[in-house]
Amino acid sequence: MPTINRQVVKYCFVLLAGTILALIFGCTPDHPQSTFDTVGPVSQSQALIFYIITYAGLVVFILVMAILIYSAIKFRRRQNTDADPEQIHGNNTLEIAWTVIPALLLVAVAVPSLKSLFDVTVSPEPEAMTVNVTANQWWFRFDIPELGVVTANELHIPVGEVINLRLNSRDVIHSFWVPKLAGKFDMIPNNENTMWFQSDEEGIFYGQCAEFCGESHALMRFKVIVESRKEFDNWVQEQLTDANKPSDPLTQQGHDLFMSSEGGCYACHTIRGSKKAYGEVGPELTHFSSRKHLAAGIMDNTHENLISWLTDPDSIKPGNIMAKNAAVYNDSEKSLSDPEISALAAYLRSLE
Ligand code: HEC
Ligand SMILES: [Cu+2]
Repeated sequence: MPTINRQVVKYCFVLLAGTILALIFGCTPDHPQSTFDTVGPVSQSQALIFYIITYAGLVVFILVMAILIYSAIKFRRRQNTDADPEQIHGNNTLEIAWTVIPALLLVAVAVPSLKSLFDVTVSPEPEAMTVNVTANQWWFRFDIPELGVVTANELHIPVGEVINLRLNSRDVIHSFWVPKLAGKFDMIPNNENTMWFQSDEEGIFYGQCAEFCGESHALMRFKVIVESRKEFDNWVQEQLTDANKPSDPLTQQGHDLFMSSEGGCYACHTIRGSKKAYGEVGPELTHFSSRKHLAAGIMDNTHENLISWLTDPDSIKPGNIMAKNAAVYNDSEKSLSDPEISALAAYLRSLE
């Protein structure tokens, strides 16, 4: 009997343990990005396909394994017999059967798959609210033209309503993914994709770019906030107002720096109500402090986190365009002082 290499056994064990761990942690239904814990019709129909394919595969797997094990035992080489087993060639019935059965299985899987593929691109209610989603390295812009709302990284939607989405990208290919609401959809520059989704539950659902798009791809996240129609309407009303005007010396100082050529922030960010800040390279900041998260969903929108972001954005999100292109970050002679950062933070936090 050949001795089994200990090294090989060790690797197999690690592989097995790794797979089991991945399965255990990947499939917990209450995981924030679980595709099994569906909350709307689109993700439901996609999860159903997964189950159909998995169970069909399971049946085939069990059948094939059973026949294999049976044959291995039944037709094993017996002691004292060196003769060849009986040789068989050609069996029409068998050959037709193992061609037709898999073909039927594939058709059975293809029909619901194709149907669901078309269903997600063709909205059941083309008149429903449409959101233009634009991917940027490394954040998402949400624009609801019919309401005049523009925001970033946090999409509010009303519960139980169809939401139509138009997906675009400003730079490279990204992918739009809210696991509990719908499968991944590519966001391609100059080639708009459309899809829709609907959430039947209120709550906050995690989204994530799902196509490698550069250094900080893993830090390109967003949230879908599903609320009642009334809460949603209130949110829209708040978003439509102009930004708060500075109300004390510190926020005034922050505001002035934001709008100055030394600060340079206005060139990339929009603050509605100001005559100067209508840049679109970075997220809209008119109601910045009404958002729960900062820097595309990667941290809570707190004072401390905002200070860290304004002090050194590159250490938080390597390669990001603000750190790369804003003079206050790429020219050490123009760096912001601590009091300036505090003033900017105070101003931004007053933008409710
Ligand atoms: C060259 C363009 C540019 C300049 C100049 C710039 N920013 Fe930004 N800013 C960005 C981009 C792009 C992002 C998005 C970064 C990301 O999440 O990948 C951003 C993100 C932010 C965010 C986080 C927004 C959110 O909701 O996550 C804040 C706050 C911010 N900038 C404030 C400022 C301030 C204050 C200044 C001036 C000191 C400034 N920015 C200058 C481009 C710029
Ligand atoms: Cu990405």
